[in-house]
Amino acid sequence: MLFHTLVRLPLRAGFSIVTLLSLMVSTSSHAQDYPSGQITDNTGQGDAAALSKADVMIVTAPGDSPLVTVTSPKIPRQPVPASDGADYLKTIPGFSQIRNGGTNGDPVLRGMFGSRLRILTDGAEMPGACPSRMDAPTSYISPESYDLLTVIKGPQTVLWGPGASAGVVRFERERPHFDQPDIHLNASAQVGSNRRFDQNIDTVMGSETGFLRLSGTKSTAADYQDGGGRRVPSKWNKWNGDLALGLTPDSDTLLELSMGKGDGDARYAGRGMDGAHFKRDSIGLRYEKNNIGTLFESVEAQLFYRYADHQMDNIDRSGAASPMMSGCTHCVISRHGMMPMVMNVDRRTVGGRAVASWHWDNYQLQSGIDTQVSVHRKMVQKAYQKDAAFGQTGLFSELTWSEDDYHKVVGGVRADYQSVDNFRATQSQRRSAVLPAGFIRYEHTLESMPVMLYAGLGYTERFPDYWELFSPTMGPGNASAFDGLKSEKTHQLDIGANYVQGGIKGWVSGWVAQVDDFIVFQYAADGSRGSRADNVNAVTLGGEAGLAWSLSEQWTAESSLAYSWGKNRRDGRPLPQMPPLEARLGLTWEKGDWSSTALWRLVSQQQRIALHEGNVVGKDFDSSTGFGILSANLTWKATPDVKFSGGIDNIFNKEYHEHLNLAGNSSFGYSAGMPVNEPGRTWWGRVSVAF
Ligand SMILES: [Cu+2]
Repeated sequence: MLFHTLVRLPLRAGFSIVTLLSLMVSTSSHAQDYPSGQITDNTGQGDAAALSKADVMIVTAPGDSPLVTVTSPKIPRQPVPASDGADYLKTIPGFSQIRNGGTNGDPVLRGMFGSRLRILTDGAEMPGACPSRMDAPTSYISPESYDLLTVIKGPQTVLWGPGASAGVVRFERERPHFDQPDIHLNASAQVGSNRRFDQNIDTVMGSETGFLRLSGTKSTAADYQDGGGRRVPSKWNKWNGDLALGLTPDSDTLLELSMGKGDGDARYAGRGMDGAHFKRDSIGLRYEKNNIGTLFESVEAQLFYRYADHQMDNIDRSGAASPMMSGCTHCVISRHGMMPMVMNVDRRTVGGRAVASWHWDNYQLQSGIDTQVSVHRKMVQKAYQKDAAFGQTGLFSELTWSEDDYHKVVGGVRADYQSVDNFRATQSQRRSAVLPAGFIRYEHTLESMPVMLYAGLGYTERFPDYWELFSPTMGPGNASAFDGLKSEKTHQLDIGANYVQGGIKGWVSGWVAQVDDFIVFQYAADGSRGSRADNVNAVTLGGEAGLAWSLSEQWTAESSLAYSWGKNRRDGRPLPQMPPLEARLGLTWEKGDWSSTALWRLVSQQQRIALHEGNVVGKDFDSSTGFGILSANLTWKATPDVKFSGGIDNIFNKEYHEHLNLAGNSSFGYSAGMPVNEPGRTWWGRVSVAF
């Protein structure tokens, strides 16, 4: 409804298709991020394949809920185009990232870390293998090889698995539609400071009856320099290759087989070891049937296999390596007391999901089942040994009732049986639980004003994940984490509003939550290696807001704000690892084939810390100071199919660090509690072709 209204709005000259798409999305999803600093593609065909698909896919995306952000991950966003999923998410208000080195950071939404955020690629979960999360799920994701990124904030859906108290992130490849034999190509190459070099290709060929999709990405960078000229150990290499073969006997049926592989290596300033391998194998089988009948509408089913094989070592840093050999001439490398170490771990996750949809009158019902088994192993004397096996099976139902165009109620329930076997103990142990979840949300569009409002109550229980059960030295009390750690229970109220009128668009989304048995990691004050995972009761609240304003035909101003607050009610302390207040101010100029955006990112200080507490990777070790970073980019559409863009991040070469931070590792000469700085001035250039 709103979407149609929007389409009828007079289109401002020079307003790009992408901006328009974002606009449509924002209108249909009501709480989307206004893409401050997004490099708008004003070609209308600049990423033709992506955009023509985007044209369809964003509108038809299941981004119908007001808490949903939908965007195309093919559209680069300032700062410098992302190296992985976490990098990309960081540009969306509410997200932050815990940096390891140059890539493979851990995404955090509203201060919520790890499995509180469920990250899915093509509907499947791929938890990493590293016990210290060197391979966050997003590290296996190259954003440009996906068509659609959807973020659902809060426990406001039950369709995508259990436990996602902070939200669900889905990277998806959409089904291509062909009326006749055709080929679409998206390709880009990018160079940048610190010897960054990326190549991406994504091509789909097909006809009415089927398609073949091939995509490949390669990305590499050397160590970056911070604003003070200090080299930060952070170089990386990675590649990904994927193919999908689809059969589409008619426009309502899809049978698709997909396969992918990838690998990489990454040096980590904030870790005792570097990642030598991040091997990925994935296989998926998907079946979809739509428009089956008037009542029974559609069915979709999928099976997936995801395998992560990870190796880490300190070969570059141990006594054997010299600073020259490691390529890190500014680093102080300990040549003493470091034993060369190599560690291999892997994780195999196999699962499936089936959902059926019914539609009658003003009701839509989606019901289904999902299940997965995930086995973690560790290399011991050249042979892999199983150390943990997770199992989960869930049943879910989500019902939407649209009374008319102005009133809508959405509600859902799910129940999961989850279990874990611990093979590390001398006698294998097992624990299991049945976990409920549910939500109900009311959405109301005012008749008198272009305003949409929503309020939703959600409840979810989250089974402790691999890193919470197996990585800490201890659990609550004197028990082991495996024996003692309880499931986390989140009760959350989500509210928000959206306003679109003429050249002004504004939105706000907020939440308040009571989290019982919130899992927090406590570290020894003296920095010794032990950690304890504990359950505490917590309360969190915060929100995100955005405003976009078309100042004239050529100028658009955008801004966003994000804030998170948390309190540990047991100890009366702040919750650790909460990001500080952050604002983004963007100004975009567009004329003809040219467009330019300036982005000013302002982050406040963070004084609310819980010293030596955090999560499996990060802990609060100091308060942090605020900073402001200015970046800019320029895009030129050379032809309808070819686009050049370039930009400079951190124009003033400011030396700064994020609050969420790993203390730099001593093997690189960092003292304990010394944060890893962000990159200094970084330039990048990019050419993209799409037809
Ligand atoms: Cu590792």
